[in-house]
Amino acid sequence: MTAAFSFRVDATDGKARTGLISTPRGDIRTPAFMPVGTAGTVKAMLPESVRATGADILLGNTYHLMLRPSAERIARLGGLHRFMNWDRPILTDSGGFQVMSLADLRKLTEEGVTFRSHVDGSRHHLSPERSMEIQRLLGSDIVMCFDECPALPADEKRVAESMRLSMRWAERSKAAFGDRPGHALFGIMQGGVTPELRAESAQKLKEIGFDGYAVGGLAVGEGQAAMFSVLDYAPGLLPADRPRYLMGVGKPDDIVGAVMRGIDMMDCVLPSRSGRTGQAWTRRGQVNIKNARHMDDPRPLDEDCTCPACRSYSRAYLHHVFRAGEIIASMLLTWHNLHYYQELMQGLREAIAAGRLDAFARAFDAQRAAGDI
Ligand code: PRF
Ligand code: ZN
Repeated sequence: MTAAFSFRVDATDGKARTGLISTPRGDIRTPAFMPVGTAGTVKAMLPESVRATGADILLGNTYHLMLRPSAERIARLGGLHRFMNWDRPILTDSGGFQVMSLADLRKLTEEGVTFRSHVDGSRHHLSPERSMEIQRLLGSDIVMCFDECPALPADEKRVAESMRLSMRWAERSKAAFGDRPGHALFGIMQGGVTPELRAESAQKLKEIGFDGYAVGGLAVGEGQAAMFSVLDYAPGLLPADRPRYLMGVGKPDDIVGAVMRGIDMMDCVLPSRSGRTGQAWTRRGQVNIKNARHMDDPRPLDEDCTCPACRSYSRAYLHHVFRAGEIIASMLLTWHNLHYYQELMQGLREAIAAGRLDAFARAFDAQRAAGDI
């Protein structure tokens, strides 16, 4: 008998929740931040190092892995967990969103989408059925419905049509996913910044019935204020006893705001990608290690941080290796950023459990405002 997928809420503080998602591959403490391992690696990190930062789950991408090295090859090699040496839970995105942002010569129909690979120009097809098959071949623990989403601002008619197409695809995704004990399928709410469309989308997803629900179609150009105004009501449209996942978000202050509005899971390339471009995130704000002012600075990136970059290296060293194009610069800054993000999540979980989330959020804002980094 395979262990089931389950979610429990242990404590709430206002709209925020803390709890645990249980899967046969391990537990996920919520609110959770999922580092992005697009192509079967969290860039510049070993899996055990990602785990050491506190990550319980990684995100992988249907789109990238289907193009290279292909889902069938990964399946022959024992699945994505074994292939990339990460035995804990993996959530995979379904591909539609990445096709729309990355692929060339896309053609979208009711059936699905055909496109050319951004890697080698070869022709490919994705549909709800093919996306479910690829995510099954990868061995994903949390599978996402195949959906579509326009960049914002977009006119309401286009947003409504796109949302309704995604809801028909959600139904097909559920049928194609079938019954897979221990594996979860999440629906994805769309509807842009229009409350009526968000409500229609939530209603449709609840009728179909999913193990968890994502809020999609945000952080696509609308800005933080517009995103928060959707998050003021959108999580409340979804079942309280299922995890709620905000896709592709975000900066540390986006994360705090989303958690306060009832979000349980998030993913973003920001900590890993910005590590590779010399940006560090700290409790006192952002540091650009490229800046010449770090050249002679013997202090660590963040005095209070216990990550390897901060424990053993100076800003002067980080500045030097970054300027010299040394690989260790990406390794250390990515480690620091992922450590900072996971520590933020741990702080949020503890604050919710103790009923002091407002004080935590005020201190978070105050430390950033104080600056001086
Ligand atoms: N849908 C899917 N993946 C996503 C998004 C979405 O709307 C977003 C939007 N921020 C990021 N990743 N499938
Ligand atoms: Zn650090």
